[in-house]
Amino acid sequence: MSKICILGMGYIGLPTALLFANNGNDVVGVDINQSVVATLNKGSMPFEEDGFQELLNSAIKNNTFRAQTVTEDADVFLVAVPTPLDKETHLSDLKYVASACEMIVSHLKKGNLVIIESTIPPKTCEKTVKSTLQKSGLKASEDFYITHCPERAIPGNTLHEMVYNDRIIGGIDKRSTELTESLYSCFVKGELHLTNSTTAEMVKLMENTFRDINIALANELAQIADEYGVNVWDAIRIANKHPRVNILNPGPGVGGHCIAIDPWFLTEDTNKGRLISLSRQINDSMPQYVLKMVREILVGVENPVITIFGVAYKGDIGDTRATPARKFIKLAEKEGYEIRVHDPFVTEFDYPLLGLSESLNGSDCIVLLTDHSVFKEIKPEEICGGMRNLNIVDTRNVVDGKAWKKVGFRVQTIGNVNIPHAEILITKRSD
Ligand code: SAJ
Repeated sequence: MSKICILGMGYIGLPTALLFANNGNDVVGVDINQSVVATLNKGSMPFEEDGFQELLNSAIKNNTFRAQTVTEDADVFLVAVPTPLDKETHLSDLKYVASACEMIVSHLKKGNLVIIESTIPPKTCEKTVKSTLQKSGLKASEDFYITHCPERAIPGNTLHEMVYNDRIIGGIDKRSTELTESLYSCFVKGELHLTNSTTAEMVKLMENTFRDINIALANELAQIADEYGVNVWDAIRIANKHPRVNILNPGPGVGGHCIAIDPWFLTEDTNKGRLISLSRQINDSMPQYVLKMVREILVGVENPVITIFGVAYKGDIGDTRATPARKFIKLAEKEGYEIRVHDPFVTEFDYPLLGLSESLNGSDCIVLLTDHSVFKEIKPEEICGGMRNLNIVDTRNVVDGKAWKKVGFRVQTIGNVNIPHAEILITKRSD
């Protein structure tokens, strides 16, 4: 059994804390936010994610987890705090990682292990983390150990992925790696890949960069398909039948706290990375492309009102961090569109959240930005009554265009725009 002090009780730190606490360890969860600490000590989760309330209940019952605002002595310190991107410079902002390390300094003892799960640029463990912790007077690799063990779980399926995904374990030396391997073996069922800290830092960033570039390719293909009058969704589906092709889906842009940010961390200290920054630009420009589609469909409509379906950054979750919806809404407002927002998953947003029919009352166009599964179930004949004009711009290829058109909607889908022969006949043998 280890005593583990976990700094940062957010989307990664808290689930990690609960997994350790339910697998034979004594865990102290530290967060500077008093209300998060109070919520946890009352036995409630500060956010919803399948499976974690049960883990919190059992950890509290077994006395293996408690939360507080200050750090205390432990065998292991684990840092899972945010690493935001400075919008102006596109540089990583390591202030939270640095201050979490500062909070550890006075508690650091010989033999301790410090794990960084936060996403960080290459060399951060060897530079910032090491030098901050050495303020304790102890020497890294001799007196204490440091490892980067990046989280790779996908929001919406965190518990399953934390347990079953492979993990990268990169210590600043062999002992750091070994200690961390033995610690994570208590709950990780995926393979543990042992490496050094800088490789681990780079691997994590490479994974999200790969996804960002793949989505940028899909977004570029969608725009090319619009020019050629090809349905990109069919084209991608067919191309992906090739055993070595796997193109992702186009959409209104890339949101969330990782994929749109991590490519910048990878390239912040190098003059390489042209493909990476071009992909960022392509994905960041998708809200403008969606606005162009809206402009075209609403040409001639006076005082246009648009209804946004979905402001979460992706489907079936309520997370709006860095959602492309925000940029789209701001651009559309600037151009004079009146905005109504409907998202059944989101509870807090910068614009009022309306019920389905209220959001559609007097609207001229639905702009579907998030692929929530409930949007697939909407019956167009049941919602068209209150709308002033029947238009929908579907940026995720969610709705059944044929059914909506039958009711009188004009339907435009990213990568399938203005195609007179939209219902392309694809001969299927077996699909
Ligand atoms: N998106 C598309 N088209 C797609 C797939 C996604 O436009 O085909 C958009 C989504 O709508 C969303 C954004 O990309 O706006 C990111 O969503 P995501 O599901 O791709 O990823 P995240 O940010 O929720 O989680 C990613 C994951 N990384 C990879 O899959 C390589 C997850 O495993 C990481 O743990 C997480 O980043 C993280 O914390 O780094």
